Amino acid sequence: MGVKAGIIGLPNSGKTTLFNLLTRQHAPTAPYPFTTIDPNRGVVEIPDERIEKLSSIISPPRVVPATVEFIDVAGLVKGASQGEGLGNQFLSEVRGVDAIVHVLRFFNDTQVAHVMGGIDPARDLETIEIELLLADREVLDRRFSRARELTHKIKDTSIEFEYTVLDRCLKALDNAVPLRKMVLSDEEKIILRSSQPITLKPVVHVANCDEGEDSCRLVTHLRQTQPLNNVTLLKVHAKLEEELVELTHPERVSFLQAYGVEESGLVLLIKEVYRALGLVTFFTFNEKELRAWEIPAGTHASTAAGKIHTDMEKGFIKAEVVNYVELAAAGSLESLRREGKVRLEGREYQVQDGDVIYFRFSPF
Ligand SMILES: Nc1nc2c(ncn2[C@@H]2O[C@H](COP(=O)(O)OP(=O)(O)OP(=O)(O)O)[C@@H](O)[C@H]2O)c(=O)[nH]1
Ligand SMILES: [Mg+2]
Repeated sequence: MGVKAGIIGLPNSGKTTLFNLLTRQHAPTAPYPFTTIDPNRGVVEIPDERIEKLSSIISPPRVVPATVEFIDVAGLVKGASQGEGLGNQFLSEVRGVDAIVHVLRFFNDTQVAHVMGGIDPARDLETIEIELLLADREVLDRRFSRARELTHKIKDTSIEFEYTVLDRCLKALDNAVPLRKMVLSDEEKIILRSSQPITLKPVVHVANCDEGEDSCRLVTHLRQTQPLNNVTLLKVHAKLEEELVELTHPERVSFLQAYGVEESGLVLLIKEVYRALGLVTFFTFNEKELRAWEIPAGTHASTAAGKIHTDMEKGFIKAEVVNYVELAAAGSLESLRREGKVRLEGREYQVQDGDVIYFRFSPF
């Protein structure tokens, strides 16, 4: 199962336009709010030059890149956590994702209504953040009350721990601190897991800009201001890119450059989601396919093997590892073998980004 990213933001910020660009779908978009009601879903391949290079070295019959599933949900408005707009329906969808892509409207277009009156991305950002904080608050507060009651009735260290964790988190939320900014131990995160708090998820902010100078100025301004707190703000030109969908990649790049846009924001966005999730990629190949797999940084070799098949984890013997950089430089796996540069690693080995791995395991 690949990772999931939820696209959120105010109505008419361009979420579905962006979703269509990412997934090459044609979900309806319109200049009035709440065009999207049921979520749109689509799987996107993660662009990775390395898999292309490996493919030219290995020549596999099939290449399977790593993927991210994007989910475009209904617009969120002020009061959503209390059921305004499509409120709770929207929020339950967001709880299930691994990362959040928050689309902010920077483009000015009088034909496209703005639910908050006018272009002000800092205000929009804060509005949505507050709804997410309130939504988490509500969920955690219910658990907190239950835990508090129980601590009065029975003496149990695990309930006391839960009570303390929830208390700390609620205090942070009350101070408008999203949970992702807290320092939480693995044990504390486990306590929170079942509630799937939205503000704990990594977030990538997207500035949906037009080609005008105002958009650029606002991006620079917001990047420097407090609400963003050094979180990435990626610039995209959804409407402009939409007009270029039919073009080939080089044509698109030169067209964007004519508008003073350096690089397509879409590729950067997909990569940024991957990075925000703290994922690394390893590659496997056999006579059938070359495949990229995404795993959290720091994953052990045996757990990585389990991603391919549970039997591989259970019967794990060794991992034969070369890094992509060495393989690309050598030009063939055989020459690395001859030079004794294929490493044999045990189950505790932490898989590195770009490792090309062959797992040895004993089948049951
Ligand atoms: N001028 C301009 N219009 C845009 C841009 N991005 C999106 N739009 C238009 O804005 C309108 C709303 O876009 P959508 O993609 O439907 O917005 P949304 O955020 O999905 O809206 P809801 O589904 O209603 O929440 C459409 O008419 C788009 O064509 C942009 O960068 N510039
Ligand atoms: Mg939409």
